[in-house]
Amino acid sequence: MKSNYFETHAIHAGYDDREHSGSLSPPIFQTSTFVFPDAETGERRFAGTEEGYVYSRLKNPTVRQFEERMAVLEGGEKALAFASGMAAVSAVLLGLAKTGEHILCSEGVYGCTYGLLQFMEERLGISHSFLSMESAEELDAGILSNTSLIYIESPINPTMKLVDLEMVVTIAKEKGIPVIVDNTFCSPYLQRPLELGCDLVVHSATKYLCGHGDVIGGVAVGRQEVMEQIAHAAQKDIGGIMSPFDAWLLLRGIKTLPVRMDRHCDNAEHIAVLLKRHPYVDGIFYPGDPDFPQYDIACKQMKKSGGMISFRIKGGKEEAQQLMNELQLIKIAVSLGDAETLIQHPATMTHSGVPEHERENMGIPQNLLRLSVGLEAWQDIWADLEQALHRLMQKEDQVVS
Ligand code: 4LM
Repeated sequence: MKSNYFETHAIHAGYDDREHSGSLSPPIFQTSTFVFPDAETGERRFAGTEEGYVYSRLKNPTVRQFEERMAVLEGGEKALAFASGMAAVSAVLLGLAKTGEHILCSEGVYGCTYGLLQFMEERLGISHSFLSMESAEELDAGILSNTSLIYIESPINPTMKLVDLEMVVTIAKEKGIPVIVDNTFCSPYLQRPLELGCDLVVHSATKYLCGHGDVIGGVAVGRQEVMEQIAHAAQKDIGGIMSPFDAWLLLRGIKTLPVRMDRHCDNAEHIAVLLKRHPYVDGIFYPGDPDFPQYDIACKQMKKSGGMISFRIKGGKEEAQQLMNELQLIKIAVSLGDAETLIQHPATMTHSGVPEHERENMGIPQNLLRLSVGLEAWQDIWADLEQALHRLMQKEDQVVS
């Protein structure tokens, strides 16, 4: 299908109803295995000399449709789907890095990615280090002789710090080091790292891609050759693959990704302005804030500013938890990108596995909260935050007097 528009691809890419009895909605191939017409066909498919399905851990038509749609949306040659975002991240890192090599990471990654990097260092001898990647000079100095991969989250969970992807690509290309970007916080609607020269994109598909809080999934997109390597090394033999039903839910969710993202972004813009002004808020972290230190990078590489806002409140852990407990509409939950507005406390939730001193280095103090702005009327989201902040201020006043 020919189109120059993301919105059209989000609905049609990877699926042709004419191949499926005209069914508007794709069928779910809920099968573990595929029947060979004869023994010789089975032999040829195992040998890879004949195209065709064998077993759903290797390939499944519904999952393939999701992969094809994602490859088009990210502008890559091939996508691979996984059972979770962490299955995608681990398949990529385990599929590409070898013992003795080093992975250079952005300063701050999702807590379980941090855990995976620790595991790979302790158990497999694949080391890593974190770098703010704020300048070409700093990046150049941070690359070691055994650095074989650069791994970036941008925006970084939950500090919202950005990494200038074009700057990193320029240095990485000079040294022949592949750049992997976790694009979960943006989705391909807001940011397309492959078009900026990065080599591989990973996602927790659980988040904006799904959009409805009912799937755990992951996906990686890149060049055909690299993705084949990951498929053989990590997807087939480690086996954390996506189920056909989850692929179907994702195909459905992605159809509305552009309209959902537009609303998430619009709502977040309203909430960010109001949060920033509130006397009980001690700073917001949101790429769309003109005072955000990397606002220029956001304008350069993101279509809009996204639906995620982190903010510090006056006080510490106790006040942060009290604020969450005062909320009535907003749900206390990890994850992000759902229709419902969600709030979480990174220091005791998503990043609780990161040692305290590392957390502090990443910029995750006890008074930091992360808001995934949902699709409700922004006025209601704000009213809920405002009443909770007000209650907290009242409590403070009572303590003082
Ligand atoms: C959360 N995040 O932050 P699965 N990459 C990024 C993520 O934020 C996550 C994953 C990968 C959250 C989950 C509880 C940037 C997850 C891992 O959860 O394995 O699909 O994705 O709230």
